[in-house]
Amino acid sequence: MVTCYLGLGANLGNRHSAIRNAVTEISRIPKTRVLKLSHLIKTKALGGPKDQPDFLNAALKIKTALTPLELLDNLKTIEKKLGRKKTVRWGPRAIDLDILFYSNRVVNNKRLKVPHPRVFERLFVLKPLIEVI
Ligand code: A4P
Ligand code: MG
Repeated sequence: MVTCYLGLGANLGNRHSAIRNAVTEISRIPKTRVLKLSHLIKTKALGGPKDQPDFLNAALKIKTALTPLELLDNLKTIEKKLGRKKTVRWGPRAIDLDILFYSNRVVNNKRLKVPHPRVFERLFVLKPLIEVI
């Protein structure tokens, strides 16, 4: 099992229940355990279309025996299940699940970049993250 940190974001519909439901679904991923959820913080949308609703952001510490790509596939399935629709880049979303760190591994392929490339420039990622480290 390795320790991973996930970033959670939602700015459509009931954002609280989107984050809560995502955590429940993540706890059901095979070979994976949820360790700690940060507070949920309200943040102004960065980038994307003007006038999108505020986000709720959170960070989650987990342990998993899945590979990085297996974990990504499971997160994408959960995003779909919770009503994520493909829209414009950085557009409003019911739920966004990002892998921030996967142990101390660096992954750089077409589908997955870890650490998440924008982790260090975003307070809405870093603030909840330091709570759960
Ligand atoms: N992908 C590559 N690396 C990763 C990773 N480490 N974790 C690929 C998850 N996915 C990763 O993502 C597009 C593709 O990135 C995935 O299919 C996966 O193969 P997406 O979630 O479908 O699209 P996206 O989120 O619109 O794009 P992106 O580039 O991931 O955006 P970001 O950087 O996640 O930014 N403002 C506030 N306040 N709060 C937010 O949470 N989020 C964004 C999205 C913009 N503004 C925000 C927030
Ligand atoms: Mg994303």
